[in-house]
Amino acid sequence: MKFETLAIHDGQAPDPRTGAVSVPIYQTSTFQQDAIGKFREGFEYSRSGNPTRQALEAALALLEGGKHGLAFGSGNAATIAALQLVKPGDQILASDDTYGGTYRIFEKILRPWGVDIRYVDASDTAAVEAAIGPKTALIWVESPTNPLLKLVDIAALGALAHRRGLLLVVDNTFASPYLQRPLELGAHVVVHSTTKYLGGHSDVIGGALVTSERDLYDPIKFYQNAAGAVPGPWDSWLVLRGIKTLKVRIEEQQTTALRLARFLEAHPAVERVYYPGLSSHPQHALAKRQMRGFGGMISLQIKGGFPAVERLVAKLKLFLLAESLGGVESLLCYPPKMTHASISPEERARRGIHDNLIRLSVGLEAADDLEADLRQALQV
Ligand code: P1T
Repeated sequence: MKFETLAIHDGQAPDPRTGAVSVPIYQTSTFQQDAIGKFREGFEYSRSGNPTRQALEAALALLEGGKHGLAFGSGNAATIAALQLVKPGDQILASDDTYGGTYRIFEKILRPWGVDIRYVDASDTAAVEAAIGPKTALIWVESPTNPLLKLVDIAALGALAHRRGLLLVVDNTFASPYLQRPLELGAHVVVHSTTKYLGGHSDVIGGALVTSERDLYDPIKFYQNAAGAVPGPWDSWLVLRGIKTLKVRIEEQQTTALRLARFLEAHPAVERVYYPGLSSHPQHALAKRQMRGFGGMISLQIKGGFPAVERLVAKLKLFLLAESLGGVESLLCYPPKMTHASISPEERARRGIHDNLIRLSVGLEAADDLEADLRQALQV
């Protein structure tokens, strides 16, 4: 069956008791037991398991082509849970371009725990291989990356990880399972901030992990219950609802994004555009091979530095200045002071997050209106 059919039916079967076609929201903290240790349908307490969350976890696993899904209270909670797979003394090879919050987890939580983190340009598979050392246990990448939209060759990294006995974790938030399925390319674990494309409506914070390997699932499932950063039933349901329209949203958003990226690339006030769908993108050929489309995220550098950024932000009417992405409304983010503010200015400069960098999340407004908004705001 095709993706959009799975997104509507899998894990979201009508309620067997009433026939309700939308999964019920089991807004309960606990479940009555028939006798001591005898649970109906296996549910005991909602931190351990809840039917609405279970439906979401099943849906996420199926959409990613994996066997096991785990839902969390945020993308960061999912990231921390995946990182329980390493132990003090291990080394992580991490992509040198990731969400700032992920970098903060590496530097402020993992490093003090005694885990070493080494950053590499993961779009260069040979550089990743060259960086592997005796302590390396796990490779962590995003593709496309946040905010520079670099791609990594997931199949090549998957083969490398398997050859060298390492775990490959892919944060698939920017692509979503509609555009790319890392487990099929050799990743061991997929991470999501479901806050973004999966939820899709800027109304919920959530995270997820998917894997096909029981020996990875079991310890993370244990951690999920023990640490307790689970989404409530209502938030689980919002993500389930978002998933049903993922394909149509992304198709529309990426059609508009390609048009806007071309418009911006040709605009004299723009210095550089980062969008995997442009032939100028360094990994455009890989994007065509690895992804079903190029997605709804665009980053750009504008001429005139920070003052020009401030002018643009003040003039835009439709692009809302806000963190996050993947919703129905178009958003503008200024990574140096927002999503990547936890990275030092020196490290940001090394990574290429310059003071004139802007990130756009393209929503579902008419492409004509969005282009007109950018045109009027870029006018000097
Ligand atoms: O915000 P949260 O649901 O906890 O997800 C964290 C996260 C994880 N991975 C990636 C690739 C992300 O982009 C994020 C969150 N990012 C933003 C809030 C942002 O505006 O980029």
